[in-house]
Amino acid sequence: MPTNLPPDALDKWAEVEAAKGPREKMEKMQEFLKYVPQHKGTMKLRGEIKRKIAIIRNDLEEKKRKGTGKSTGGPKIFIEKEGSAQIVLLGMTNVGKSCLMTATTNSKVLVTSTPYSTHEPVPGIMDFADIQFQFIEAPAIMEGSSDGRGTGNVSLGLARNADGVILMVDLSQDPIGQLELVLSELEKSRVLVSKPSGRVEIDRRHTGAALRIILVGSLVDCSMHDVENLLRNYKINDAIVRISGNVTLDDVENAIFETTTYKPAVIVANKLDLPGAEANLRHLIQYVNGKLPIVAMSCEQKTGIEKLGQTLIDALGIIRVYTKEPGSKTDTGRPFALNRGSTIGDLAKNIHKEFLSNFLFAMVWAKRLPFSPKKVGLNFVLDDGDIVEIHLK
Ligand SMILES: Nc1nc2c(ncn2[C@@H]2O[C@H](COP(=O)(O)OP(=O)(O)OP(=O)(O)O)[C@@H](O)[C@H]2O)c(=O)[nH]1
Ligand SMILES: [Mg+2]
Repeated sequence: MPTNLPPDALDKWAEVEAAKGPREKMEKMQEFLKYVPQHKGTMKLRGEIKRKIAIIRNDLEEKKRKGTGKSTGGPKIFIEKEGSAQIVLLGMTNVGKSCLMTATTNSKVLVTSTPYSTHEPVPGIMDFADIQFQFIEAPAIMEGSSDGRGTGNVSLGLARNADGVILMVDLSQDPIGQLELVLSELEKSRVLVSKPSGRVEIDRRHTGAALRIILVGSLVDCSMHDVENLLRNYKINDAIVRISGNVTLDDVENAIFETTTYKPAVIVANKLDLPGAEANLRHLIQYVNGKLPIVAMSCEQKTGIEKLGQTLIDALGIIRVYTKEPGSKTDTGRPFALNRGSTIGDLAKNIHKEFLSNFLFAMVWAKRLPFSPKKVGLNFVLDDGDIVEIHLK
């Protein structure tokens, strides 16, 4: 059920929303927290706000450091994206995250049986089937990471910012227990790895624009009136709110704090070479029951890497679209990595914004087409492996 915040807290939240810069936002969030009662129902909210404060503080310190050239000591939460997708490696200590980085990427990172040896995020690029994945090893997850224990704010902050996550477990030691722990820390920090059944988007508008709620789906435990009341309690009077799928009042409240986020995930079950690993893998597969893809690997023996690449492509819904210049016989060799469902229009936008405004038509070569190449327009839906030639005015 919604957190039922007292009126003072709701007023304070309105001040957070109205804050101008990040510093003011952080200060208003700190004040807001003082008005949020401490009980089980508000635990997740408190955790999330604390994390937001930590992220802003980290950001401000980073800016200050850049300005003065002095280090403030804390590890970076945001790592600039490179390649087609940023994937964060999450797992308990010693599961083999650094070993995976060394086996698949160009990064230099220490592989050792000493626990908690990676305490800062480490990025690296994995090249696979014309796609570049940026992997980031996050400092190990432990019980309490979502409360900020260890470098929990960094690791979970990275996950929130990524395009996808790898949940890594050690097959020689209770992989189910490890997976449960990592999933529970993620859930406590409101990062979901299974697609939510519904979606709430709140598009804030200028004062006087009024509140419009568009429902394309169903409200599970409340009426439109309840939704409107909740929004108005938070002083959200000018916004377009789109609700799709099956949504609870809790989901609406989460959307106000922009908290719950969904990340595609792949489980990497590592150390398949060790005794007992095969049996544990069978238990893990049974437990996960098809809800998430599992890739069994031995990072030390470098097995399972191909399967990992393909599984990530599928889980993230990436398609590779190759382009060629009109008149040229071959494509450029470097594809655009697009989301499944992308159109010629999306591709054109990706190449250059002028490609969209000057677009005339495109030719597509694809095995699935009865006649190839085919002349198409901006709405043509692309698929993996398509070759496209764009003609401009
Ligand atoms: N047998 C076997 N050992 C592995 C494998 N992968 C990693 N290890 C060993 O497991 C230990 C921990 O590996 P790391 O890659 O450093 O683990 P980590 O997850 O990065 O650990 P932290 O950064 O400390 O959290 C090292 O002694 C590795 O040699 C594997 O596939 N098989
Ligand atoms: Mg490590």
